[in-house]
Amino acid sequence: MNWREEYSSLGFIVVEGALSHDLIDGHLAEVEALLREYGATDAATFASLAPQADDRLMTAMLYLHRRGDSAGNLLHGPIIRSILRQLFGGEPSLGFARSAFWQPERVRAHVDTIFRSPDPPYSVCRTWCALEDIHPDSGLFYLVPGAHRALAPRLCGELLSERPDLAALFDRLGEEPELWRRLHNQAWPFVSAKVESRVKPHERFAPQLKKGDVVFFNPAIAHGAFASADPRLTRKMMLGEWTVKHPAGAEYFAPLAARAARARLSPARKDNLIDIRPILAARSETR
Ligand SMILES: O=C(O)CCC(=O)C(=O)O
Ligand SMILES: [Fe+2]
Repeated sequence: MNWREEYSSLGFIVVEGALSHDLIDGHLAEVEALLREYGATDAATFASLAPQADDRLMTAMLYLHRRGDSAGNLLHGPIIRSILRQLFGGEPSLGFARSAFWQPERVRAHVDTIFRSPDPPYSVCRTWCALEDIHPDSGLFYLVPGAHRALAPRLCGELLSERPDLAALFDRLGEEPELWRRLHNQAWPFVSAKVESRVKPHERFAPQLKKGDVVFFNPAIAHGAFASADPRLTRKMMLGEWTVKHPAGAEYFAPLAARAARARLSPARKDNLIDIRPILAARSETR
């Protein structure tokens, strides 16, 4: 199986040694300085940041990743770019990015989106980059292989039949792609409650990651993170979300950054949504 087939059937690939250790070290120094500015010096102080400070930190973090030399060079390095270019069949564009030093609480199994096609060409991809050798007790990131095909489309079907309000929004996406974010936010509690309950413990696969390794994953795959078993441990990682670059040069921004930047940037974002209704229809016919 080549890596594209693997990505297609499992929903993710792990690329070892994709990032330069020197660039990682430079980036870690920038992130550490930013965290310190916000008073986050360990897992406890990080977890107890007030929501507003946390929002501000995340926005500053995003700008550090868009502007910072080390982060820029890391994220836009040749291996990441080349893999994304091949997945997308076009130039990748960074939607959002953040780095974190700790994973104090577990992240329940979830999908980042059920509204994207699990099939090529991929409209969106996330990169989970290990910025140190990840300690097994530090709150491992896990994925559920194949769940982007087995689970996400089914949840989408359930959502559309159980929630007429959301189905109405879904139907408008073709003409108004910017509704995607609203649909995503409104659907989130419904979807995430279902995912955790349907994913069995033995289905959660946590790759052992070393500094510089990168997991590329389809955000429709079920994934999450275990809780850290030892609050003294760090889990240094950098996350990025990528979409294929839009010809008009429109930028894709996460809502957090969009809120902060609304005054300056026109929200002329066009999501490269793929209509997954034919896929759902084809699947239900074969069942
Ligand atoms: O912190 C983690 O490992 C979870 C990350 C996650 O949910 C994501 O990358 O979409
Ligand atoms: Fe996620």
